[in-house]
Amino acid sequence: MTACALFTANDSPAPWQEEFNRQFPHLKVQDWQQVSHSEEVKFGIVWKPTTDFFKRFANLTTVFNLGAGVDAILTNPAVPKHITIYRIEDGGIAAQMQQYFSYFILHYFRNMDLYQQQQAQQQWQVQPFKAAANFRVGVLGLGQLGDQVAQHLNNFGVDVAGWSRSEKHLPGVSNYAGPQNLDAFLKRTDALCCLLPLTPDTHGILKHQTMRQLPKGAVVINAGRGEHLVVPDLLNLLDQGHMRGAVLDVFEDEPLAKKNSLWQHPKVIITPHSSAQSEYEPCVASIGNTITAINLGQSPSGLVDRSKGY
Ligand code: NDP
Ligand code: OXD
Repeated sequence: MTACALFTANDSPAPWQEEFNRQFPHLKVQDWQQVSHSEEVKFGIVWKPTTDFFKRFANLTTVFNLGAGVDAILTNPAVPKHITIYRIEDGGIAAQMQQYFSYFILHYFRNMDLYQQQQAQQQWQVQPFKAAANFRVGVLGLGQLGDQVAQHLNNFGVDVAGWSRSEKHLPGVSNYAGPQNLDAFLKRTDALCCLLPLTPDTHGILKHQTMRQLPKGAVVINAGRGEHLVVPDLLNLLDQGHMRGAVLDVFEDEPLAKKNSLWQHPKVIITPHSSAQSEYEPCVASIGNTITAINLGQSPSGLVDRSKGY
């Protein structure tokens, strides 16, 4: 039996264990605190693991992240350099992200924010018609998620572009690659969607200097990581009227503190890191199949490039 230790942070490990038992009964997946022979554990299956987890399992060779973003593992100083890290490549997340971004793109494109304000004032006023092709969406990050989201948004007839490190050729999505093309990308973007991983290069990327490049009346939708956004800069641009609104799913400190003024801001919509959740069945299938491939000496996909940080 292959021994695996499970670390699920604030979530219950039980549904994960049940799904592993159902799909891969030959894997011995145990909550990390229940493992009696820690030296037998080669595989860790984790979400936001603590340093204690890595101290306890000295023979770990491989860690599977129960999500797409591996920043919490890569910034953990206790993670030995030799350990290989795999991320979930889909796990049901991409379809949920398509729904999330579709919902909010339509919210702004169809002026629902303005109609909500008008309703509060019992104001009956039709906003001017704008053709979908004149509403310009920009997706920061064209990886497993951004790629799917950008292509899906094409269905609404909006003008979609994406920004990535390397060049992409996605149907219906204009590509801007590299830091040298970021300004041009921002200047043509009415709705900026962030699906970047958190790395030293992307930390604080949504700051005054960048968001100021967006046309007046632009919106930002951040489902990447809270650390991508410099909140005081956003508030400044919203309050000055340069930006029209923001949808924030992720925050530097989660859960967002009750006293945080973002909760009350009339132009900010908050969701509790819920744009997409890892689904048990496909995530377990992906991890179990990857373990099988590793045990067979193969090189499965989903390997994190530690030098890139994602
Ligand atoms: P991927 O690793 O598959 O893709 C990352 C994309 O970002 C790639 O297109 C990459 O470019 C681009 N990128 C990375 N660094 C830079 C840079 N410096 N400049 C330009 N482009 C860059 O990630 P996913 O699509 O799977 O996920 C993205 C992020 O979404 C996760 O890391 C996580 O933070 C967040 N997330 C949030 C969730 C939520 O519930 N809110 C759920 C799941 C994920 P290239 O292709 O050229 O390498
Ligand atoms: C993820 C997340 O990275 O939930 O999967 O944020």
